[in-house]
Amino acid sequence: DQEEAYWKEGVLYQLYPPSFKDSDGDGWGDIGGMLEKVDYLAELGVSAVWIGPVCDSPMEDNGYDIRDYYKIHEAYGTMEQMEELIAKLHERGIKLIMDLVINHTSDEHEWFEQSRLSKDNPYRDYYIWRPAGEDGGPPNNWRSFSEELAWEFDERTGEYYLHIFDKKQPDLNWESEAMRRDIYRMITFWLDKGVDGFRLDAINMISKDPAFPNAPEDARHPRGQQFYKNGPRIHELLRELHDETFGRYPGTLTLGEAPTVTMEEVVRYTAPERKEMDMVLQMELIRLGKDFGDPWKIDPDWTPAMLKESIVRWHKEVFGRGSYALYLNTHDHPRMVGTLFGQRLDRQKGNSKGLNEAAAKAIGTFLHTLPGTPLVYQGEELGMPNANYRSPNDYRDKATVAAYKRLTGKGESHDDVLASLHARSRDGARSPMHWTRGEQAGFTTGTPWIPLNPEGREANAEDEQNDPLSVFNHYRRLIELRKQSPVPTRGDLIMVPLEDEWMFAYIRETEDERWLVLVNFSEQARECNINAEWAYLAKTEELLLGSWVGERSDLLDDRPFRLTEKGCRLHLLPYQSAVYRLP
Ligand code: TEU
Repeated sequence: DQEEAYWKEGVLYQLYPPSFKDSDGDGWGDIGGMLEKVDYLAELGVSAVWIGPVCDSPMEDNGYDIRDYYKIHEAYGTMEQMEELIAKLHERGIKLIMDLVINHTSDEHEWFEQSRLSKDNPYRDYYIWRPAGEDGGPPNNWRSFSEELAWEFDERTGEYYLHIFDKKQPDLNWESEAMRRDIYRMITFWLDKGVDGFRLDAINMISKDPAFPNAPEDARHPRGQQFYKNGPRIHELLRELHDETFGRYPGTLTLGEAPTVTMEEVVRYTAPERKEMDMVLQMELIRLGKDFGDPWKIDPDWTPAMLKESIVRWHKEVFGRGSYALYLNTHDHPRMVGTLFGQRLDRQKGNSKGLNEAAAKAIGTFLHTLPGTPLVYQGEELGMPNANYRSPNDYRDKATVAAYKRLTGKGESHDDVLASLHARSRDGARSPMHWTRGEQAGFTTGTPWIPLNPEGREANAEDEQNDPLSVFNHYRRLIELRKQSPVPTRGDLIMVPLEDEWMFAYIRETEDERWLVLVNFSEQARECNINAEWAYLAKTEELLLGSWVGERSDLLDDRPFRLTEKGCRLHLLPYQSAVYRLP
């Protein structure tokens, strides 16, 4: 009974289909490419792979706009290949988690094409239609994620439809029972194909406040979110969804994307006895440096301190009661290496390989030793830096392209706007995977749909698989460590208080075993005093794993503790990380 579910002790991997691997030379990743790389994923040691949406779509939002849930998008391949992928992953002991986009569909989905035809069409209430507001304008003042109005006027019936995301992504109406039945039928179709679980896109947004009230004009972006995130019927709807679909297929994993939640809500979503979802994504760490008002800049005063607060709060209030997955990189945010850590755009310094590699390893050590299931985003395990595009034409994301126009239109200089896009555009994480050092980084034989990162090609799978000191092998060892000991899965978390905001020291402990983890998130060597009560930590000798800038040279002393007359000092090299077993 000590055994944990694979999704607690294992590591999850996020595969972003358009940019993972192209097998047919059209420049777009595909299932054929995924099939080629199953061995790679097995070597890394991940337990499950979440693949982004691969269903038929006009690709306005890279598949988060589904036109047909029952069909694989042509550029990705065929249903037979999808079945082959499930089987091949299973042979290697890896689960397949699909992306389930059911808050909205594409406006090209047949349901929507019907829905917009007339007010009495049987599909009318599959979507959210409202007449104009009192002033003859939109029904309320909500704004979408793309910073425009969340309502689109449709001339044929003279009403507006709601779209929390792009206007090409109308929101489904979860108040419609017929709509819900159709969704459940579709999910069952995929469960019967043998998929092991679902990442539920924007799932805490499916229950809207039926009054659709106006939001305060100065409300946080996106305006109106308090009326549809964690809405009035959300728990009831999730329970029904569970009972009608996943609940009938024991062992199915559900991972909810639920931005902006309280800890109480996380527990309600994921407490096993409530039968809603297994886990949610912890979406706070990714906000490091971003929560200060400007959606296109990084907070100049950020430090990693905010990570500490978030980690401690989730551990204290959720750990053991509900479950969550932690990530530091994903397809919706620039990569941390190259923006916040490592060689940063604003300070070109040479030696980027050393800094980026060390920063990537520090991030890896941190992610795999905290409470919560680690979720690794493709390329992170290679230390790929954020794509440093030099032209606005290199960007593909609609919101990014619109922002470039808006910001230059306001008079900001081309260079400043490019720096903003590098800092915040989600395309920075979407450049193609680096498989080799060769042509097109081994991603395609054609022209990639989005340019390769002009930098960082030394971070590639082929070179790193053969290099024992690579980021890839660091991640492989971290994943292995989690399998060997219950400490990272189940251990309690005790933060060692440090005066330095850039260094972390924490203990994970079960009844039988204790680990000490040290991380320096700064590119400088740092040191600080440790209170006398913690001085015993200096006696630790059993290093399970370590990394630091210069680790290839042997010139530097990597021992972190220095005993002084009064007690002890902690001294960490740039981006040093270490995991010790305590006596
Ligand atoms: O994202 C939903 C979401 O609310 C956030 O991820 C947010 O859009 C993002 O962090 C902006 O900073 C999901 C998908 O992950 C995203 O790719 C899709 O565009 C979106 O849903 C719509 O399906």
